[in-house]
Amino acid sequence: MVLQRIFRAVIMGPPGSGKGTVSARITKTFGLSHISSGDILRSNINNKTELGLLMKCCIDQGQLVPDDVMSRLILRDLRVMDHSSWLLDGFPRTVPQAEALDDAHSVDTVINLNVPFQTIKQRLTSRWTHLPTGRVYNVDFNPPKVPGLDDETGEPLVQRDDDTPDTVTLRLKAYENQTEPVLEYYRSNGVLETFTGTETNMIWPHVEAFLHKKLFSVKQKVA
Ligand code: G5P
Ligand code: MG
Repeated sequence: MVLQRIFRAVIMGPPGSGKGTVSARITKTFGLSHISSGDILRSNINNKTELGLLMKCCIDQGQLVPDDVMSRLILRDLRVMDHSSWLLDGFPRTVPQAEALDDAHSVDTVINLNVPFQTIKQRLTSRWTHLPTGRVYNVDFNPPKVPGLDDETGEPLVQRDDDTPDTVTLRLKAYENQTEPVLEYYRSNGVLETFTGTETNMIWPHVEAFLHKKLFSVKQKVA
């Protein structure tokens, strides 16, 4: 689908709720550019940049990276995408980050994946990731064609250091304390759209239909 105007979206949800999985479907279907804060951080860690080395310990302990570091990193990337439609995954994650984003860009819609914590815990311990692209697999849900290898590049898959049961518990706590208030922030701005369920394949058709409608009504307004 070719978009007729710039469209900016955020996808939110607890760790393991399927943000990366749904984002891949949104970018494929609607052509938005996907920016994942977690993928950017992991690429910095993998490339042993100064930022990556500093932030690795925060991430491995299930804590959030400081707001000023994160906002600077993402807003710098967004500056070079001035004429693009994008989908932000994992940012903003605190109210100060949401305010920093609002100061620079307006957000058309926020997709919130509301998946129960119990479902999430089982998923994350069986997740395998292709670090260079952020493509995710799951032993039960979407296994790679060849175990341990990325479908497109044949490169090795890894398990994330923060996907251990104890760290997942800490990440869920951080989500409750620091990220849930962002949902309220966007609800009061009138842009929050929540999708509830335990399976991505059940949630996705609703997200897809919502975005079709949203993009169609945007086009109508422009015409
Ligand atoms: P991330 O990288 O943003 P999280 O914790 O928000 O990490 P995560 O873990 O990447 O989110 P997700 O993207 O929501 O999860 O979920 P996913 O990868 O698509 O799906 C999870 C697994 O479930 C996969 O294996 C998938 O195949 C499988 N799956 C999907 N759907 C189904 C289904 O229906 N059924 C089954 N059985 N399986 C399914 O952030 C990481 C860290 O970076 C820092 C923080 O330290 C954070 O903890 N960070 C930030 N810090 C501060 N501010 C920010 N803005 C930050 N952003 C990142
Ligand atoms: Mg993710």
